[in-house]
Amino acid sequence: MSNLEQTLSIIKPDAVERNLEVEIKEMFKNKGFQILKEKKIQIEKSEAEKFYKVHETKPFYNDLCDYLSSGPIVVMILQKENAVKENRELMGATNPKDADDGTIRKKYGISIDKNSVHGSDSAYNAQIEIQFFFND
Ligand code: IDP
Ligand code: MG
Repeated sequence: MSNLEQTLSIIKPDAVERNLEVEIKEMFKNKGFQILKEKKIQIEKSEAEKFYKVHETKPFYNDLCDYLSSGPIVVMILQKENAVKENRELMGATNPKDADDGTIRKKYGISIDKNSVHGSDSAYNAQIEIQFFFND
């Protein structure tokens, strides 16, 4: 059965800073993702804290929120069949060291914290995250 989904993708500050925006978008397009909406923004730390609230008890939460708000990011709504899972596969493991060949994090990730991209982890969270950034 068809399962056309949307998911939220973020090109994180480390990748925007290295001018990898075009290359990363090409990787999405080559895998058949449609970029429905996109914008380049910089968010406040308070917004990063809201976005990453699920991680608020983790030891890396404060650094993570500092980092996401440290420079410009590109937020995108991606659409494809099974977009959530397909995007997680294309991104690769959270730690670039563990990421498979051909994934974005393997190719461009620097470290577990500077891992170049974010992607929603479920269809439910995708809707929440899309609303968070594209609430018009
Ligand atoms: P994900 O981005 O692959 O979904 P999550 O577990 O949701 O990974 O963690 C969110 C983000 O928090 C990661 O992308 C990474 O930037 C950061 N992070 C996760 N685990 C660690 C850690 O152990 N140390 C530092 N940063 C981490
Ligand atoms: Mg996650």
